[in-house]
Amino acid sequence: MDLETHDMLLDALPGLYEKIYLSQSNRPEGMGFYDLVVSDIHGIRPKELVDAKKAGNKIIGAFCVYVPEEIVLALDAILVGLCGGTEFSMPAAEEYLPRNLCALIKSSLGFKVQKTCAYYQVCDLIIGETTCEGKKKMFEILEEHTPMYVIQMPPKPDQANSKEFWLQEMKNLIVKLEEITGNELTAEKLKEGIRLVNEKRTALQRIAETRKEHPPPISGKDALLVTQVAFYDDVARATQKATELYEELQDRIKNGVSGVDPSAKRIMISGTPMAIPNWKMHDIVETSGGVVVIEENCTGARYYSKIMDVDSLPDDLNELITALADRYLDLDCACFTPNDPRLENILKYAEEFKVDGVIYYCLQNCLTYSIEVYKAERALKEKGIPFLKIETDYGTEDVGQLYTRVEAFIEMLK
Ligand code: BJ8
Repeated sequence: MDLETHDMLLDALPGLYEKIYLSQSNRPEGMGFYDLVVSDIHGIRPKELVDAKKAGNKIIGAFCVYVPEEIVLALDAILVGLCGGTEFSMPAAEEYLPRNLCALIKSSLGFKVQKTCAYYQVCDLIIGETTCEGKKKMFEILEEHTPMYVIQMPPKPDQANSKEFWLQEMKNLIVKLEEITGNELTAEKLKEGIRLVNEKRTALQRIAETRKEHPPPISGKDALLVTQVAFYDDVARATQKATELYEELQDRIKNGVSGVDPSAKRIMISGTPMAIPNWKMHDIVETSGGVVVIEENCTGARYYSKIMDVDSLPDDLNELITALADRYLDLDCACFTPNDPRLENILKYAEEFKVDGVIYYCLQNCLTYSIEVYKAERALKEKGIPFLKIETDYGTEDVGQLYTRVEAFIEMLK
């Protein structure tokens, strides 16, 4: 197995993590598990994946929350999240891609062509999706380096023929995964997959609920990390550790314990996803007098929302697949048009989490999320909710300037 020996992420990560994470005071003890995971990000988990491969399980990589983990698990395979959140993996990708492309796309391709990420190296198949132009064209290059399968997103989810189309895409994916794994999907196994993933989402959602407290019992940085790790950790362990953390957070609330300054302004971060180790925006906010109380993105609420009702699932396999397909099509990525449910969710979270202001975080050159700023800003302004748009990438050159803008925004909220 070609797991890379010179690991640039391991070179860069400890210093960054220490500065951003370990400098926080009075963190929940349950974060110790996540500290351990990050300190050995290319050690423990990739080794588990290699062992699982040896035992006959297939490893499936994915970049997006539209890839149904339930189906992968039901076929005795393992899903790992592969998004790229590092700057160092981008130059290698720029030999294949235009420079003015979203950092997430470049970073992702860079990992594979540089062979610097153990998670990419261990995958038997990577599933892409046609969510945005940049990603779908990048996948054409990625598939020259690794076995790939791309699922197609219907752009208008509300149309009846979109539902049929998406259902067929799910069925085609199942055929591909059955071929790769050599296993056949059954209703019983799919129900079990749905139950496992539901439990993980429920545990993450419960942690999110605790952030409605004032002050929240956990920082935004820590809460973000819990979700980021859930993308690639073993599903049962992710659920167990998130549940333990939730129970500790409950105790902290009861006992009035928090590492967050009660005067910190409550911020929602909305926009593009933040893959490990992209903690830049949370760090700036939380060292400028703010606390992030909710992430309206795929490394936040979109990942753990839409829990399925396990008790009323049908027994018929076709009906089960349909219910699962509906659940996914109900997510509100900016790749859809129109995308009013996302606006409704932004307003809903602003109210539920009692936010003082919204920072709309957008990776440079992400057109879909950039364009949705217009309607999001208008909707929030109509409700009198202060709004700041930040466009940035993975570099550190603009950190000083971002501090100036975020500090001024938080000062204004006071
Ligand atoms: S469901 S947000 S994970 S597509 S940031 S690559 S959209 S140019 S990541 Fe995403 Fe799935 Fe949507 Fe979520 Fe393109 Fe924008 Fe880059 Fe993006």
